Amino acid sequence: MGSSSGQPEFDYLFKVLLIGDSGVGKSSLLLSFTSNTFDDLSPTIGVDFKVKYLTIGEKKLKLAIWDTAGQERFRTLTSSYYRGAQGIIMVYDVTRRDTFTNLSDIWAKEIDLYSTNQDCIKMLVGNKVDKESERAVSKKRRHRLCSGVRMFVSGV
Ligand SMILES: Nc1nc2c(ncn2[C@@H]2O[C@H](COP(=O)(O)OP(=O)(O)O)[C@@H](O)[C@H]2O)c(=O)[nH]1
Ligand SMILES: [Mg+2]
Repeated sequence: MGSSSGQPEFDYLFKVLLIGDSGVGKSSLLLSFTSNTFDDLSPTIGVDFKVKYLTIGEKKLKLAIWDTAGQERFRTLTSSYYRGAQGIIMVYDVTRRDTFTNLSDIWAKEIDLYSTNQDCIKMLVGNKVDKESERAVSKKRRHRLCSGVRMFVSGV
């Protein structure tokens, strides 16, 4: 906190996670979201951690966005990855159905097990929509996954 002007650096700090199978595009999403303004922190703790500042209305938000360093391949994310997250972005590849079914079969269970914040907001993102001709997960199916789970869906 604190800057040279005496104004606080931010009003709210949110921890946001990226979750999903290896290769779905989590790191690419993080890069495109934060490429203009980010501090690159803590590669040593086995996660990629980037910071993004946003202003919404009069409030300054500091988003700490956590990405794995590839451990999701071995399903060995630790509880510290999930701890205290206010937001979880669940990512699948629209051309690979297994990456979609694994969100409910595997990743949602991990979240239930490790997330310490019952009120955390979940968001579903179907990535690689530029490969529309290879789409393997219909939009109807996507809505079925979301019903029953409190979740936002991105417009893809
Ligand atoms: N066609 C296409 N490829 C993508 C997209 N996003 C990521 N990729 C590619 O998918 C591969 C895996 O991406 P990466 O971000 O490393 O996935 P991660 O393992 O989930 O972090 C890379 O070769 C990316 O270039 C996308 O929106 N469209
Ligand atoms: Mg990655």
